[in-house]
Amino acid sequence: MQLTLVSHHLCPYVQRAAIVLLEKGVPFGRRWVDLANKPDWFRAISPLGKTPVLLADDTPVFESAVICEYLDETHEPRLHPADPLQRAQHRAWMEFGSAVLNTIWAFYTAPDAAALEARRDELRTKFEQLEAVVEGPFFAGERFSIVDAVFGPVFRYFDVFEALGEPSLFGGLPRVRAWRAALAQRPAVREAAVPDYRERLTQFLLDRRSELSRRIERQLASVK
Ligand SMILES: N[C@@H](CCC(=O)N[C@@H](CS)C(=O)NCC(=O)O)C(=O)O
Repeated sequence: MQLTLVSHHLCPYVQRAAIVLLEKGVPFGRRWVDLANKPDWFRAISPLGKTPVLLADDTPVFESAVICEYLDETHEPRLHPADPLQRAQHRAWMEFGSAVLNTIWAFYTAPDAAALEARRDELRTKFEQLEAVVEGPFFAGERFSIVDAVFGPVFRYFDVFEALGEPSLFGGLPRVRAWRAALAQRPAVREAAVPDYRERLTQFLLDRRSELSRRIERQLASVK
């Protein structure tokens, strides 16, 4: 079966599916979509109009968590735990990862400083919650799991935010920091993003016309 991951260059949900494919060593192709100008072929296979979609030959599978589960059921090595209760917990923390991504969206689109700081506090609280459950070096210990595939793209945002002058959110959270560092080293996590991810994300953030956009503009002007 030929697998094609219908992708957007910056989408963290696409990255989680790509990480699972790369971890399993499954060959796959990519088809890139401009989400600001969705083509008809994409609308036809994506009922919610979102990336990712996995094409298994011609059969589309949408929703990143469903794609990850399908890949885990069909390709070794299994990334989910064998125990059903642990597996349920992993699925729950995958959903938590999506909630973190929603808060990241609210952070970079915040219209003013008060909203930005409120979203920053929410993000900090979510990472404090993670500090209490991460085993290290990965989410559930030595074995890389789908929860790790979810959080690789989450932490990648903070690499860019910090490079653009935003303060770290991870002070006093040693487990989360070590987890972030372990994920940053993982070949599948690195390869899941396009080579010019940082430049693309920086431009995307500038284009939001948000409080963060204005801070980044000032930061870039100050280092010129
Ligand atoms: N629940 C979806 C979320 C996917 C998602 O939000 N994708 C974004 C890009 S990162 C998208 O396609 N947005 C386009 C739109 O909503 O119009 C999943 O897990 O696959």
